[in-house]
Amino acid sequence: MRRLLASGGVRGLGAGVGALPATGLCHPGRTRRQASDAPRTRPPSSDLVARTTGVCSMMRLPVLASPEGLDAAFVGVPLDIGTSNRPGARFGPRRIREESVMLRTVNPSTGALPFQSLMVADLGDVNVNLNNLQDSCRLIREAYEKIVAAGCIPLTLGGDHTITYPILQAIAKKHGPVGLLHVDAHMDMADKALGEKLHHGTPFRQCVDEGLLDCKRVVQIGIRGSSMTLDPYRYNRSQGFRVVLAEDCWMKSLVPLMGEVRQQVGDRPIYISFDIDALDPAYAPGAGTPEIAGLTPSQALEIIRGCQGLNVVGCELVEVSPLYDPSGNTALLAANLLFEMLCALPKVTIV
Ligand SMILES: [Mn+2]
Repeated sequence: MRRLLASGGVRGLGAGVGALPATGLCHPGRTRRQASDAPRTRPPSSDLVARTTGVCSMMRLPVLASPEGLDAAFVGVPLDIGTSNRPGARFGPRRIREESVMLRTVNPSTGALPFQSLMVADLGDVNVNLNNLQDSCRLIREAYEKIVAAGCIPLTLGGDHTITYPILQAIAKKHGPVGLLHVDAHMDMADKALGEKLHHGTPFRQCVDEGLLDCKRVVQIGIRGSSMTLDPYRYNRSQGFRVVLAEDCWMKSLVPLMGEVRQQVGDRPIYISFDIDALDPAYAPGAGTPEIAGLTPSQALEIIRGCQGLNVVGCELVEVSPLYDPSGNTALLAANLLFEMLCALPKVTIV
């Protein structure tokens, strides 16, 4: 404990900012932080605090119960009852947090200094109902309404892709219809499966049907795989989406593409939804619905770094299934992509 307290106020307990158990969102009405003169949160240096110590939180940040006073927060949504094939995404948030211990505080590649610019914490997990997908969506929506109402930008650790629907309900309630950067092997625009409208292949259909998206500012990147029809992209394109196939990304830098994306989405609010199966299964085997010949990790970085300066109001990394990730590399990749999203948020100082 002495070592914790000596570590410069970087842990929840040391910082005196009301560290709570990792089920923070399950305990409403607890601590209110004083943002004014409170020490700024940041991950501890491994020179002072061993990487393997402490309660497992994202980037070893303090775990808080309330989003008040936070500029951004990592939030886990451990849900996988919307999956159609491989299960296990309910374990994603914990595994991503575990691999996030390697992450440090600044991004020398982009010059981003997120912890000198923003107050960031881990808000724990949404207490989903694993016996009821509909009820889980309600719980997620209500949790995110509180987060965004506090002016806190959520960075979500999924969870299967169903979770995007209630999250975007909460986001759109505050911001109105938002633009979307959706990186995925699949379009996730199905209407129904097995008679059900709610599962991880339908979130964006639900969002379109409810008017949550500004469809002319939606871009989907990494789409590939077999289909039931020869023109599976027609419906999305008819809605105004730009659909970029994986084939059009192969063996090239995506920096020029992101220049076009930036023009398309402009400076109005945009949400980033990143499904880990956008990556090739060679890099990210722990995915719920893997497809061959996907993006590379460096292309994923180009996409996220290409969002720097955009009006990002929320972002997520979904579909990590640790059951199919024996090396932990998928979770490691996910943790790093979430860090890159944090670095790309508005108001982050770039040097
Ligand atoms: Mn997806």
